[in-house]
Amino acid sequence: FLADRSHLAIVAAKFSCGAPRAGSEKGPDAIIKTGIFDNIASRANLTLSFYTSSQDDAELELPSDQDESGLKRPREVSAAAAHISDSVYQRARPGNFVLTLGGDHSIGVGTVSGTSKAIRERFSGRDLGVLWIDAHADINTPETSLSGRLHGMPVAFLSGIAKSPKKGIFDWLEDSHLINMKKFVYIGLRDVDEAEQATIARTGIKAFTMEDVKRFGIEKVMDLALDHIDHIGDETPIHASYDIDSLDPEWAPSTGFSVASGLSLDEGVYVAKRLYQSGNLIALDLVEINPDVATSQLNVTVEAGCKLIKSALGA
Ligand code: Z70
Ligand code: MN
Ligand code: MN
Ligand code: MN
Repeated sequence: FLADRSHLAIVAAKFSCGAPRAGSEKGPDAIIKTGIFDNIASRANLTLSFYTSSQDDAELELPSDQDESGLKRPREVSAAAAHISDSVYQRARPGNFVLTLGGDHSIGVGTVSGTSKAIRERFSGRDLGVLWIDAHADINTPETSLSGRLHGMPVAFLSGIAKSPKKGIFDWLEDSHLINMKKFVYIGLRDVDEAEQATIARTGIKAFTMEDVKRFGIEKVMDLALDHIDHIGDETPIHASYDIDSLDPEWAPSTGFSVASGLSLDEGVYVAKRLYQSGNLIALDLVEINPDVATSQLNVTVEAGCKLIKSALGA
């Protein structure tokens, strides 16, 4: 195994400034409150360490949240992501498995950049593999975005397709933070903007849409996805960034913007199990659970999230 599975570092990233509505900053507590980690630790002989990074945390000193360059709250989102990047890096560098609970998906700039840098250092320059499981492609740039929301852009910044538009806005990203898009795969796409589709086609990013899942089946899609990331079989370390909205609204109603015809919970769990079985999973994000949406069914969403986490950890 590429990460130390006897120690789990849990980062609670309580941020929602990258999304149009607040609430996902309460996602981490909704998961933690279930007692899932006590159960996992007692059953799996696992030690845990928790780290919280919150938008209400005075220690963070987030800059003021003014809109700029067509972006919504870019300095706040950039500063939070930089902080999370370093937190994840510090934990992944010695070989811990890092689980980050979001939060909106703008924190993905932080989590993936943190593991990317750590993996390059741990394995002398090796590139990270990334599985992005999402209804959305999150690959808008400041120029193409119709919403200006940063949770629709993390993949663009991580790949270098989007550049820092101004001093203080994602100018902390170094080359070692960026990812090799040849080792990047999407699963679950079904709500992709036109400009994003053009970017994916132009750059040849591997993408399995929900249509592909329906046509080939999730088993075949995972065979192809894992083979794409690691086709020479040299144990490429994998970071999975799991947006809960990849699941069908039936299983994940409490999220910012549900999109019909998503992954069934069984399919979602299968993806997580295959990641565990690969032996190469070194980090997992679970993002965009919003307790303020469909609150009466929050337990459905949280239970689904817990199943994904447990499956990815082999618990
Ligand atoms: C749209 C945008 C989005 C959710 C990400 C949507 C982005 N493509 N929505 N996650 N829930 O604003 O860029
Ligand atoms: Mn997303
Ligand atoms: Mn999404
Ligand atoms: Mn191949």
